[in-house]
Amino acid sequence: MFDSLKKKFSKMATKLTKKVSDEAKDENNIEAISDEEVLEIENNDNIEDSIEDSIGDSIGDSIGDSIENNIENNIDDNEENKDIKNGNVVTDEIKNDEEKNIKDKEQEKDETLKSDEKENKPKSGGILSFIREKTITEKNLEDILWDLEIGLLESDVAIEVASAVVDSVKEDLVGKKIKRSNDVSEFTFDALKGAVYKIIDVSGKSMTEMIEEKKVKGDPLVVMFVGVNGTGKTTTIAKLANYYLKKGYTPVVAASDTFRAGAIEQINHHTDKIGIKIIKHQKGSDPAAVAYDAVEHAKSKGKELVLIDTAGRMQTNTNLMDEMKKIKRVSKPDLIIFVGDSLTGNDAVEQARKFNETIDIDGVILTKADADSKGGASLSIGYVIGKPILFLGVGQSYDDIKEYDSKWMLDQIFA
Ligand SMILES: Nc1nc2c(ncn2[C@@H]2O[C@H](COP(=O)(O)OP(=O)(O)OP(=O)(O)O)[C@@H](O)[C@H]2O)c(=O)[nH]1
Ligand SMILES: [Mg+2]
Repeated sequence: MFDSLKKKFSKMATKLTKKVSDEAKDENNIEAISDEEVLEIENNDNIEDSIEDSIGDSIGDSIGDSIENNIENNIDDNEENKDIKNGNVVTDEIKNDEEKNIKDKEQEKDETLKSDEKENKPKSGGILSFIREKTITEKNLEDILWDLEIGLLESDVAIEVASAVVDSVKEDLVGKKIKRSNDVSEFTFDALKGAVYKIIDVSGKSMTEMIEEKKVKGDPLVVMFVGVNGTGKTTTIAKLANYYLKKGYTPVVAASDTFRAGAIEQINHHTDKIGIKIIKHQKGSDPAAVAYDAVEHAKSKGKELVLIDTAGRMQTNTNLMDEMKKIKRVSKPDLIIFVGDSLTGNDAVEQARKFNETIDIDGVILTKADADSKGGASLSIGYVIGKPILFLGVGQSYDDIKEYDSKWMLDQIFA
């Protein structure tokens, strides 16, 4: 499921990491070096710094003056020492001073090394590290983000979604300071994951919560399913009837596809198998009247859920779109669900947009996710129309339905 998206994001994370790492190396004008080598260089730098600092600090005050004199004397002494050595005359006093000086510096070096080792030890991991910090710039990301956008479009991600992902990644990464190559891969991965989460986390109430809310008032939750031909509306209704029956609710189905030959028999076959009530009229009768009867039936029998099947229709067919509006007017559904075929990618998103404009849908169910290797529709549809995905169809049997969860979806793409 969603293999193409998974590969695109993983490839992108690797490419981005490599590019920024390479540029950091170039900027620092160094070869890639190991963690141990960095540790050594950093330690040596620290020792030099601390010696320089201690001398520098001392110079400003009165004690500093005497140290300064001492250093000068030391230098003079050393020069003298050299001269004397040349003349083979070495005084004990000079020898002792020199030895003490060296010992002091060695001790200082030892202590600094020990404390730095302690500080540096936990920083394990990464094969490569940089000596200086590198700040990620927009220029570093330009080509890669372009590749990302194209890659997403190839996976049938909607244009506005691809742009939103790219913008979010850019915003997240530009200005980030990195010191170690491990940082780059971590920042990159987090930025991509964060961008996708912002897209897919279109929140809304769950259907179960809505059933419960209506139940308190003694009313059924009325749900109408719409979409173009063959997307999986009837199968989804059968799956949901089975799902809620198992949860202890009593659903009733309205056979409101009175248009297509065999549609009533098809849904009737499912309701018989599942063992629930179906309200049906003759083929060619008014679908709105069937839906109305089903709602009345549920109210009178205290059933909690009405599932209205409707005929598939192209979003461009004005007559059938008007008929759909009539079913809505008469049955007053609490929830209108657009059922889209995830395999149709951007088409599914466009259909959802049109159905939403015509009838104001409340949520989406995407079917055939089990066969969808691209994942573009699942990523895009909720964001584009601003309505949540409620379920995903993941196969052809009754149990093949999954309540949508954005964290689960994120794991599918980034696991
Ligand atoms: N693999 C897979 N197939 C599915 C899924 N949902 C539906 N199908 C198949 O899609 C085909 C069409 O399903 P229907 O439920 O008849 O579609 P529909 O939207 O009611 O079709 P119309 O009433 O003609 O508009 C059937 O063969 C289903 O088995 C799914 O989640 N996964
Ligand atoms: Mg159908």
